[in-house]
Amino acid sequence: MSTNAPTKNAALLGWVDEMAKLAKPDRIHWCDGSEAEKKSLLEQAVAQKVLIPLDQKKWPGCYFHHSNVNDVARVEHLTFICTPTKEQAGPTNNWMEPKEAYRKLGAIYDGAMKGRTMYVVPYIMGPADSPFSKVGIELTDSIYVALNMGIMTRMGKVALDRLGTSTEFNRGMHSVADSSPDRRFICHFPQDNTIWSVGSGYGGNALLGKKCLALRIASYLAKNEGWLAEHMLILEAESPEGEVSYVAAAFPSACGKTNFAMLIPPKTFDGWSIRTVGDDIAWMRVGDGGQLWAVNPEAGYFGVVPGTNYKTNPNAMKSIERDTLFTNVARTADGDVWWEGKDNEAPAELIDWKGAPWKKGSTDKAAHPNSRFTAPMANNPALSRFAHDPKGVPISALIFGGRRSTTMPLVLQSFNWTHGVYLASTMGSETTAAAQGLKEGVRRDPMAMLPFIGYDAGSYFQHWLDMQSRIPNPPKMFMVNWFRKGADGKFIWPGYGENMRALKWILDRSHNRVGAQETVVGYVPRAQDFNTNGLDIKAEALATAMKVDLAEWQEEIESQKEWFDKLGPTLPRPLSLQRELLLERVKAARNVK
Ligand code: OXD
Ligand code: MN
Repeated sequence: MSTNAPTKNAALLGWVDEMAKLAKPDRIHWCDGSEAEKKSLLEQAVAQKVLIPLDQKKWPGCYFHHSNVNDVARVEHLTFICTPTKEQAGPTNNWMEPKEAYRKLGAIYDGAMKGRTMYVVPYIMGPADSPFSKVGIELTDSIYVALNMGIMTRMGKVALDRLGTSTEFNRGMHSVADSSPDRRFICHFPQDNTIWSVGSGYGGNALLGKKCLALRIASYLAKNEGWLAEHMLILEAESPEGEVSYVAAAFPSACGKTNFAMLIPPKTFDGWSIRTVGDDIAWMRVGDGGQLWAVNPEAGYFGVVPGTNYKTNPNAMKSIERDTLFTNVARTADGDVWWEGKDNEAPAELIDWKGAPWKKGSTDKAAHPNSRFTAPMANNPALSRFAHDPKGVPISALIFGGRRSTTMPLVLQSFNWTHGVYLASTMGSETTAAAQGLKEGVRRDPMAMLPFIGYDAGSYFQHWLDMQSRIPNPPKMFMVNWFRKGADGKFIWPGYGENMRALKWILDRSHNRVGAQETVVGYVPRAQDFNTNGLDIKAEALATAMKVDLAEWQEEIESQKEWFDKLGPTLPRPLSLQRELLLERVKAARNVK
């Protein structure tokens, strides 16, 4: 079998050999991450019809990829945490006994790469020279995955150089095998720092550095090592006076993290600049000044395409103008792409995301609702100059936001750390297209991490509570909700750039320079604390968006009991007490017995 192994790392060579003996590829290609390699892989992917080049004048360096139609999103029901005991995985994860998982997936891997190339993809999550960073090696038979990993991570020689002769690397095995949903499993072995994924080529299931390593495995490492691995964007805000602050914000998948991270402030905030450090994942450790310091472990954006346009997110549009892979959008015969919510109207005819002819007026979506772009973060015109800083950036505020039609006000500050952890741990959100097979409606998505906590959820909450005493200068905590609806069923808050108004209050609160109204459930802005200049919504609507309705809150808090009961004995007592206390306070304020 041909191979071009560029390392003497015995542990690595031994493991690659072992996996190759199992999957039996015809060739092994060690990725070096060079431009020449990228060019060659792109040419091969085009020759294999894995990628279709777009019109290179309009979309330089951009390609289109159709996934298998049954493989368009994360598969939470097929995602497993394989810890020695079921209790270690906890009640929110699917569990498989490690030996059984290795046996089951091993049988699928057996010979799965015959006739194919196995790409060895060395990568770093985090800046190459940061003590935060982790090295992973992904073995994959998907050229599409190898190319995506080249965008999403620091990939190739740089990772082997950092690894040297160390045995400490994440071992990620991936094969699309026969793409059958019946033989699709995403298994994590936190104790072995290992991931085995089979049967899917979709980003969240197959780009192992992202959800699998940077969240599920990293959350387990973070608990043991005293830091936080979170599903959070990291944003830099610079005021007209030149004050620079950073916030990290957790939102469930497909709830606007990329848009918030790339926000353009409205006119009344002239002189303000928002820049992006990260759009999906934050690794946070206690650092200088006793603050929480965050790095973005990724090097690219794997963003939801529909709804992206020059009004909603001009920086994302500029980020995808070149060197971008588009998956499952619609396209034209002459190499253009289109999606629902793009700036221009749909052309008369398209090829839809499945490859079928599509005519304007059709009720079928032309682009899949979870169609994605993979773009290098270097393309972002608003990239923070600290995005690659090995130290990370100091976080002033942690923001948690679900997609809620009711109950949750536009912005709310917690009373303290424990109350903030309680609010985040009970966060609810309406489900989106980013995962397959979920029931519609509100589900509890604590810290937007429900699908990504790599161990027992109650212990994860305890870890959050424990972090308070480790952070001498902790960030303040806030909840936001851009998605409240009016009686007409329409969103009340215009969102996007206007979210700057809530962010400004959050920053002012974090720096202790603006007032607030204390309510039973937390602090909210008073009229004089919140800039409404030029805001195009009626005062009444704004009041509804910001309202704390105690009847709704009572229902909300009562409904959290089922969630807390599900968590079982590891649910920290301070959180159940917070819930009970809050419920009593809400009832008392409503005069309900
Ligand atoms: C993502 C997700 O792709 O959260 O970022 O699903
Ligand atoms: Mn995400």
